[in-house]
Amino acid sequence: MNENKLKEIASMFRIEAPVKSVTPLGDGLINDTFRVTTEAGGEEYVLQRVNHHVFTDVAALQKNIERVTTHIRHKLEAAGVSDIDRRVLRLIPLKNSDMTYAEVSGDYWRMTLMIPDSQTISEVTPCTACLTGRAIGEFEAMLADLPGEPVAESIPRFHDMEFRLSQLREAVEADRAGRVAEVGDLLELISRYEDDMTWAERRYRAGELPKRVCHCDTKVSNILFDRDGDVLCVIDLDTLMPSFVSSDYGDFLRTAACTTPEDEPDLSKIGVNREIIDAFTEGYLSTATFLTPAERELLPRSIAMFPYMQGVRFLTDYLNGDTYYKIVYPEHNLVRARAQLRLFELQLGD
Ligand code: GN1
Ligand code: MG
Repeated sequence: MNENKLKEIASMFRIEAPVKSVTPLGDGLINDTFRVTTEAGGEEYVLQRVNHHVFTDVAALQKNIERVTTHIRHKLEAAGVSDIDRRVLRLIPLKNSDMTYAEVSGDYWRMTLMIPDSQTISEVTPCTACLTGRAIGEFEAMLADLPGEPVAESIPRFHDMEFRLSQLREAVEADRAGRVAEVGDLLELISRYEDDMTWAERRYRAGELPKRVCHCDTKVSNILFDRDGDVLCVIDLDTLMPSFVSSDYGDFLRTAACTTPEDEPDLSKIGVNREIIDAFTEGYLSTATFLTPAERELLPRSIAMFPYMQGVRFLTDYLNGDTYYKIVYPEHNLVRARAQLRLFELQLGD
């Protein structure tokens, strides 16, 4: 899409000065994200096209984000926090209504204030891991008393391992891209651990494990830090939904405690950083004081569960012909799946 069209869309939102530029931002695998500057300088904004093939109910998703950010904002105000706009996302409404998203020729767009003086990091240290653990525990704790009905499940059965495995089975049966023959070793590995990896779903059905409002995409690139490396806030709130706490704990460690990016092609480079696991756990437990015994039991298990689930999801997409995740080269999803399943094996051995 050309910049003029993007500027036109950005101008639909309630910002004072004329839009100066709209340029691509970040490397999310699902939505399209842009940075917006204005002629006045000063504040910048983030414009996003929400992938409505993935998030089919954009209205419900935006309502989740509105409710949760408002709730957190009130808590921060009550606690006397001074830089609230750096601690929680601010949705920018449209100029002509209070809606927080616009529909333009079948696409859905929304805008947030760009958090000033912030950065994402790729290398996590024990210190940042501990701070992030605290922030994620705090995030869940702040949402424990969200009033009203539960938040919507913005993607049905998103972190449900049984469901992810059933999607993989379906992809294998259909073999739409003719790729099943080359992934026999991965399918064998996955099937060997099916029982172990679906522990949480069974405990939930037995009424022994609760769901809470979780972020469900706490990978490192979704955490904003200030210039000194302190955590500012968790971003990318699309996947907010009721889930097991492992969704936030295990998914963070999937990327943070791994020595390579999630799509590392050289499996011999993939390693586990124990120090990060310990530091993150210490931080998380210091604020997630609400955990039940079953949830505590789930945490160490989830360190292997999340690379496993992500491996299953990448492999499913590879077998389906790459219809879900953005890819940069044809084998990308296979490389990602192999890397995640390698990490899974390492985490099992730990
Ligand atoms: C996707 O949108 P992004 O890139 O932050 C995905 C996550 C995966 C992640 C893998 C809605 O997140 O579940 O863990 O890629 N989001 C969705 O990097 O499927
Ligand atoms: Mg993201």
